[in-house]
Amino acid sequence: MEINEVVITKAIIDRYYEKLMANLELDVAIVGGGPSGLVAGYYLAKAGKKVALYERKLSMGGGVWGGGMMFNEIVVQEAAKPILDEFGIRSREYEKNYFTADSVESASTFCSKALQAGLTVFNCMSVEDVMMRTDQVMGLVLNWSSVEMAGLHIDPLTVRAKFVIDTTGHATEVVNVVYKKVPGRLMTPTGEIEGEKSMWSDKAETLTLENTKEVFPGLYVAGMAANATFGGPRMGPIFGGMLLSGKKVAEELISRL
Ligand code: 48F
Repeated sequence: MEINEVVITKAIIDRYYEKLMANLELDVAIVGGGPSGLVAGYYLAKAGKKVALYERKLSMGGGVWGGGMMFNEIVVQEAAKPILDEFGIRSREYEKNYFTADSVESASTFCSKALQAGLTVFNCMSVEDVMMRTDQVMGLVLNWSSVEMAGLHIDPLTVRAKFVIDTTGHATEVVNVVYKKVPGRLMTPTGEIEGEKSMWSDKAETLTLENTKEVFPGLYVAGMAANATFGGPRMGPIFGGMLLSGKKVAEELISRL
């Protein structure tokens, strides 16, 4: 049978439209497709929650792909190894408490397992603002990343969510937006963004988990964004804290939903 270009076009438009329309009202909206966001999305979807993830770039995986300084291996400590195992990512013990995994296998598997668990991903979209009611984040304001990159003057669209998770990494972009619009009201010690501190891997990994929490009503932080918001150090290419943080925020939201 002859292949018809217009049918191809219609199939893509119809299917994407279905996906968009089905995700205008969510239990959880996740911003950023790095390891913490993907792991959070996996556990939320697995628990049957309606969850979508928005990623500015073409591909999910954030800082995982490049390992450490483009040496494409990542390190995960023992506490987070069960998460690698659950995803089916192969790892090898290097020394007691240090496991390594191929960073390309890790990024691609986080991505594929999260989608297969039921997470919906919208790539090439940037979150530029939140929907807000008095003292409550209620959803996200979205635009195409290409619009953002070209600096075009085009209004965004909005989705509603019971909870938003900022997993945008070092830039902690959603928290930054909220902070600019309602300064001094974050649930941090000072009410401000405390700011990320210099490298201290051991402390950072513990603090990533402690700092994974609600930062403004309706808005949670996880992954590196948690430390950037609450003032923890960076940890470099050890990823256990990211994975455990994604799992922690998912469990907390599952219990609240
Ligand atoms: O930075 P990223 O991988 O976040 P993470 O899950 O993991 C951090 C580690 O990769 C590493 C580290 C641990 O050793 O420190 O850096 O905390 O992924 C963040 C993702 O969010 C996307 C960005 O493109 C990246 O893929 N992102 C950032 N801002 C936006 C966004 C935005 N406004 N809208 C959509 N996506």
